[in-house]
Amino acid sequence: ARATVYGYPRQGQHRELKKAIEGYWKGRVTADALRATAAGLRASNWRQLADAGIDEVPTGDFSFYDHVLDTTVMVGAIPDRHRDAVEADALDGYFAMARGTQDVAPLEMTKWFDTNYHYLVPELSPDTVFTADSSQQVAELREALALGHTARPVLVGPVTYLLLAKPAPGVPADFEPLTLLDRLLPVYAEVLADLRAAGAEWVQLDEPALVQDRTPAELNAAERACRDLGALTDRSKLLVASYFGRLGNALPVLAKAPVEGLAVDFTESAAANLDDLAAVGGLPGKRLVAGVVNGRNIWINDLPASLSRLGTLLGLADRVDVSASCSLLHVPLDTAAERDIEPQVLRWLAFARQKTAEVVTLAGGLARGTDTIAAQLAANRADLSSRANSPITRDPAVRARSAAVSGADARRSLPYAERTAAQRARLGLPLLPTTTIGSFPQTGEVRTARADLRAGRIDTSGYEERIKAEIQEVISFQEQAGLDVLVHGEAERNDMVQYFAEQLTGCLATQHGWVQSYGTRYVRPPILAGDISRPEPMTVRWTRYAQSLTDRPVKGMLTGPVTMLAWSFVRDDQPRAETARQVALALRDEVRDLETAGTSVIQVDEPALRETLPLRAADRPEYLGWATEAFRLSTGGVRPDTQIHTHMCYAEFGDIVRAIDDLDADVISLEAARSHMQVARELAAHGYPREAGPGVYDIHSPRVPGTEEAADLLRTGLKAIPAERLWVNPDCGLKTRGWTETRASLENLVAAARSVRGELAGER
Ligand code: THG
Ligand code: ZN
Repeated sequence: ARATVYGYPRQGQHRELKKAIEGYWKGRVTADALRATAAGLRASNWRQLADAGIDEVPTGDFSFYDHVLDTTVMVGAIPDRHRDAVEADALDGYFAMARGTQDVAPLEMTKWFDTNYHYLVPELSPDTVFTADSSQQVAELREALALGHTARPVLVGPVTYLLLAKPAPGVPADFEPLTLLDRLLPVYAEVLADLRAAGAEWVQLDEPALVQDRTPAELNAAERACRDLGALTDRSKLLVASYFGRLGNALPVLAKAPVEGLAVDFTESAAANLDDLAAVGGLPGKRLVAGVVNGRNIWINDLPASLSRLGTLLGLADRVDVSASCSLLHVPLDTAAERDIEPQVLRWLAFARQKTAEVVTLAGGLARGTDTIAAQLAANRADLSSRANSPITRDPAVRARSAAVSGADARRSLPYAERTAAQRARLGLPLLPTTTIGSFPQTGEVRTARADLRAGRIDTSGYEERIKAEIQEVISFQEQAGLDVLVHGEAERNDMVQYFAEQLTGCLATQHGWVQSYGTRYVRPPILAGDISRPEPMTVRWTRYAQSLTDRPVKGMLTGPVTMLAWSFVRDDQPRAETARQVALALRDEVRDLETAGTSVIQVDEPALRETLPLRAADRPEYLGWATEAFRLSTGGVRPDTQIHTHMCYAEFGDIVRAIDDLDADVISLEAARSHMQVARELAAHGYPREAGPGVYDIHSPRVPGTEEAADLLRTGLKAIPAERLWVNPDCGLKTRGWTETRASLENLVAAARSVRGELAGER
């Protein structure tokens, strides 16, 4: 058995890649220097993999921005609006597609399956002409071979590429990019020929789209793609890879395909793949790469369990190799860089480097017998047992409380229709009340203050004085601008998930655990490692301080349980629903403390509710069930006259409107400015009965919306949502905006609300 992986973190130990690319954008790093940095990172990654004992290293997994965008370049599907830029300079044209320029919009970005990585969506049309450009793939393969590695190029497969694409602007929305398959396959054929000529023994084609629900026509396309590419004579051996779940109907299609190997996910959530593979008689005469080390969580592997699974697989294929279940792109690089996590707890964690070692260990055990890996097995047993028996993962008080939760805890004491009158009486808001989503611009001063505090240059009281000054400024601006429901601005928060994770028992923060979110942007997801509890109030002090400065209501601002899970690494030793419930109970206490402190409006944000929707429709009801219950558990304990708000950041949520209603929040704010209030119409179409604030100010751009423009959007909103239930707010938080445009935009937003209120009063 050989050991391999499908991809490795790109950024480097000190995020060298981010620095080089952002330096290039600013003109401080030359193209040659950027290319040299990239080649150095690739060489060092391959060296790390090979030194760890990986037999076959991946190439083509590296990227300056995104591997789907790289595939767009490889197949020549450059959108018309970017052609000039790409022809003038390939590298600048590449970044223009990724980020846009003054004159042209970038490609749209969206989530890569159910990970937190975002890719650039290919734009295709019936007129798209594909042309092969294998240069990058070939160059990276040559680099690896020249360094003496056995290397396997990894490509996004043709079916997945087309299924990830969308119709180009101006092309009818019902155009299906998959109809271009016959045109695309010859381009893949050319690339395969070039890779063979460059010395590739194997080429990996990634088809993760096959773990989603697929129509017979789509499965047919997959079959045709494998058949046509398999029939080529001028090619390397083909390894068709899938990951992120069970293949279902696609498994028999792939098993029969005329390719030399399959790579399949055999982690817990894809366990059905094992039985399904046995049911079709295995892969006689073929290579099976078994993804038994979870490539997207950060927990150590249960080595004996994996060995037993691998043992079963040995009977099902000619040759069984070992890998992580997906590219290691989705985990941080190395636990050894962490200094603040207790050594014993650190041994429960495996980042990319540790996962690589696990893959090598398992391959060794499979090839040479488990006695050759006795030391690793003993250490693994000790670490697994230390995790299972730690007071961190078993807090009796948390468990007892969670077990005692009843249906009534997750229900408000009165239904929405009856609460709303009490809230109106308490809050005394005008028609079309104005508010913001929560965050105000994070100035350089605040970030510097936080860095100073961390570095010990200022003390806690100095830091808190800084934050108070920010809050004063934010409150006084909102009063002047005439907003109705104020916020404190969140100056004290680094990230909406990290901030809470740092204060909850059972959560770990990393110092260097960066994971690519998109392009040069990275996040450091917290680790929900143990039973979750809240030792003391987290936000009450700042909210109370803000409220002390004004007579208008100040909203309390919390991150919801589903988003806390979605943007963290979550423990895998109990159902996610249970972890969500523990987080919800901690938030419930915070909500109650805010209420006790006099807060009349509390917002619990769930921007990730839609994001974490399972890939397969059959798995969605269960998810939506526990997800909405967790939200209701966190908010259900308040009085009828306390108003619960929530916020979600995306426009496409038609498929979860029912779940949004199930949250039983009194008010929801949503992104809507760019789609001209489309969400308002969707909410109305589903008979949504509550209050809603479809955004009238697009915060993704520094542009200031005019008063009349915002008023027009409000008038459009009023056609779908009655005035008694319509709120006026921006699309999202203002953290990334500058103060100048924020001031002007919010003043215009208030003026628009006043002008439309006047029109409504005139009509009555
Ligand atoms: N918080 C967390 N996860 C998220 C988002 C978030 N995932 C989805 C979405 N929002 C991703 N968007 C971003 C936006 C900006 C950045 C990262 C992800 C970003 N990162 C800084 C960088 O790379 O320079 C680092 C930020 C830091 O210092 O922590 O700007 O809002 N958890
Ligand atoms: Zn948002």
